[in-house]
Amino acid sequence: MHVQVVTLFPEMVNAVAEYGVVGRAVERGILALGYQDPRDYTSDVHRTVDDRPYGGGPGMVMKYEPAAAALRAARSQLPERSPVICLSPQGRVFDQATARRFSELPGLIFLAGRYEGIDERLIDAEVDEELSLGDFVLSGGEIAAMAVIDAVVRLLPGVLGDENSAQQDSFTDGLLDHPHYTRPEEIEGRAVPEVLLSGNHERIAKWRYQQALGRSYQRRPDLVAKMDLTAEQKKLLDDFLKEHDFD
Ligand code: 9D3
Repeated sequence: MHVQVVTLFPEMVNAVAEYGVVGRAVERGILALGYQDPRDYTSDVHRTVDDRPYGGGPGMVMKYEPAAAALRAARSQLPERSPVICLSPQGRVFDQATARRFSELPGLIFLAGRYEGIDERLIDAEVDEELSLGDFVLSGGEIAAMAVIDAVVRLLPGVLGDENSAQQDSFTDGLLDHPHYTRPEEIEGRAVPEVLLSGNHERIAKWRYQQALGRSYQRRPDLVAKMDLTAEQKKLLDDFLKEHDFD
């Protein structure tokens, strides 16, 4: 997969390519990551990439022309039909289904905004999709672009081991994870749940599923509301809630 990021802070975004899963994907040649800086496409002495908003108000707006030129350069390096994704607070909220859809594409262009936003005409003319990470305020689109790149790249074939990809499938069933424990068996009076030491794999799997369901219900009721629970799942959840003093 080829990814280009249009950003005023290329070094910031490049950090995602230096570590962990994305770093490995680059090393293995599964991912090619490139950057285009609008500042490199200015022609005035000050290398101006922002200007005051028409209509007044606080802050600055990212100018059309340098960003458009950077986008054009990004396009020229990528296969046809590589969509332009703009990270902005006005976007639809990014999710795992979108990560999966992106992972099937040959190329992606991310446009990371700074200042109060980007001249809307650039979005009208060039952007295929606007995405947000959710309802909180970032200082720009770069960290959001890095999050999306991370979520997409780990889905590419050959990036994760087989072990992890199976685990990923089970995340996809839409619940939060069950809790995890490792040695030692007791830490300052806190014991590992007995069932995990039992060696009874059926009991363990059932307990873990119950934990996933119960924690999801308590912390993310929106996830459980979307599900159509079977009688057995309802019973598991009910027992969990009784054990955890939850109404
Ligand atoms: C405080 C500034 N806000 C005034 C109403 C508007 C605003 C402009 C630019 C808020 C944030 C930003 C920069 N944010 C992003 O570029 C961004 C973002 C985010 O802030 N939250 C969640 N997802 C994303 S994706 C890109």
